[in-house]
Amino acid sequence: MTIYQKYFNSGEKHIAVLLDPDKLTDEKTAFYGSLIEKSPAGMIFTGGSLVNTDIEKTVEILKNETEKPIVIFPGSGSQFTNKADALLFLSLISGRNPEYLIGEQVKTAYKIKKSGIETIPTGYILIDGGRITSVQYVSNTMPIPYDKIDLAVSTAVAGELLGMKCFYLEAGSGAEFHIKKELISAVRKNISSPIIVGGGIRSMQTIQELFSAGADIAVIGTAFENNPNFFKSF
Ligand code: 1GP
Repeated sequence: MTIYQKYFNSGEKHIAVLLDPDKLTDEKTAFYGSLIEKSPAGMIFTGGSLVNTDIEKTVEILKNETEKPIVIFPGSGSQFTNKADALLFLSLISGRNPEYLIGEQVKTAYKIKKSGIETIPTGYILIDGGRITSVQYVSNTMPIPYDKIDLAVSTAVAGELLGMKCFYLEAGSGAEFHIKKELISAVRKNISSPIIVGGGIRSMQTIQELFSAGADIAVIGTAFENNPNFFKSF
């Protein structure tokens, strides 16, 4: 069974913890890996808008601590290692910057295909989360206004018609507010592919609400970094 079948498209809801290699020492990576192993999180995403650290090493350290799947969530084509279990093959379809729509993908497509890693074709949709985030700045794209639900739905539908198998509704790391439930349910009604939601999620209660609205995977980055005991009370 593929990661996509088991964790994305099985109908089960999953939490993914996002670990940004640039914010971690080797010791912290190992510690976080062991905490996540015991937590209710189903998988680990790793990557970031900028990654100056060796992502392969991060994955190797995590693999020593946890059996949970590690999925690369790349900010650029250079963030790739076949030591991971799968790769979100992203296209930033809310933006109009050709480099993030297809340029980065072309640069690394051959290498990725040759590696045999499982790739999950993902429409990456950036939605305004109340402040300018790294992904907006680095990708040089404009997010969809948070109340323009029709634009978000049409973007996801276009992605699905193009053959994408998953959609990531992103408010950006450290967003002031997470994606609204209304927007998630509208996208849910119009596409059948799994939906990942991330950016600005700070509590288990919010995660439950976003799951009820139709999200399949909720991503927690900053809240876990700020409080590695995030899952303890759960
Ligand atoms: C960012 O969606 C992720 O790509 C996680 O965001 O750091 O705000 O949890 P946070």
